[in-house]
Amino acid sequence: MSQAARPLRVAMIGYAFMGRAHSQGWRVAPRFFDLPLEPRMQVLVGRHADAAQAAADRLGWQEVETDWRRVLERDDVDLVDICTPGDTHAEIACAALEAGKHVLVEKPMANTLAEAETMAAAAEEAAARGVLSMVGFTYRRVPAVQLARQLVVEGRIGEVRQVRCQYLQDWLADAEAPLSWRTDKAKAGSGALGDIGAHIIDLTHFITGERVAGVSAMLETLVAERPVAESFDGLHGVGGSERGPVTVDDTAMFTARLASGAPAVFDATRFAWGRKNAIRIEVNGTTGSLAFDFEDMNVLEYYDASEPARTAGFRRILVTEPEHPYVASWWPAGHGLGYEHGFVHQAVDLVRAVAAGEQPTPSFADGLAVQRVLDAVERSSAARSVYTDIAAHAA
Ligand code: SOE
Repeated sequence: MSQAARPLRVAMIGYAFMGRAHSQGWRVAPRFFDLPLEPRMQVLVGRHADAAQAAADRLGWQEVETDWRRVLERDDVDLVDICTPGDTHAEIACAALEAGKHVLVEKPMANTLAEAETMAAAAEEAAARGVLSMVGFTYRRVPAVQLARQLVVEGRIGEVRQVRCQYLQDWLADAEAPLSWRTDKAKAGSGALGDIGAHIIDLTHFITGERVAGVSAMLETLVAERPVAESFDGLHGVGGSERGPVTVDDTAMFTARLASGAPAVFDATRFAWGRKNAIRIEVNGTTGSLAFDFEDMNVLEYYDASEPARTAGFRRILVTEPEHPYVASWWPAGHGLGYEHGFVHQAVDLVRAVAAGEQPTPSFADGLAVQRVLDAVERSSAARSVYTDIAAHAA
């Protein structure tokens, strides 16, 4: 970044887990990447002034506001970064776009398909005025995921034949883990489906270049009631004696077809003891395979079926070399990256797109495409239309 770079003044709404991750992205991006605009952490928005001020001091924001509407009226804010639960996304994003602010919104883009449609329409209208928007599907920005996309585009696995994806976590596996906004349908829209299933749907869209065209799904709530939280630290809380209902799915499983007809299978759960953030995607093509697991995030596995059978095998590509996407700006070759780097890359790509006046990706249209899948999964599961009940059949 040159000394004379114009600022891109950011207002971030929310400062919990995702707000902290986004703050890290905004702060570090200009220190490691050459940027055409200087992201400035102008104002942090939180409803409780003291807590917001403490977060702003810790995370590096210059000022605090307690009402997001006020930042839309300010001339010294160029971009609004929405890190709040999903029930607020549509209202804030549409108002921000209307006010001429660029928008970054956390995933899933919205809580309902109708909201996502409204947001995508607002984004299209705003883009015509030069006001840009992006959804925070951060895992697209893991270097190994970017490499997977490049290899598909280069034809290194041929045509995509089949995809299998999992997003496995275990932070709700303990039945006494307390309720949070992520277990509340009114706030989160859905459970494992929207929280983490959305990521693997987006990764499938991104890596294969194809969208999911149809699904056959099963959503289940495995623990119906949990303690009400008395305090929280990140995803983990401490519950009291009061209990309340879980109103979202705990596990989302579905088979799907991509636009080309290629079959795919998805499995998203926060009940997989021992799996902490296992985002696994394997793509089988006509001439090879790719496999990624976020728990080994600096590695992409690649199988080339044209190699002689005697020595063929999955190759572990360490995606830590300057030739790999984003990596040259970091450490000497071989040193590896972590979870937070995706948020830095997200800030970098967004700043560059805004400076160039180009549509960043994933766009709200991409977010809407994911939301259509979430909606279809919920409808399929509710209808149980393709569910074959073995006991009923035997009777
Ligand atoms: C919780 O499951 C969560 O924090 C998700 O909400 C994030 O999107 C994911 O990156 C990590 O896990």
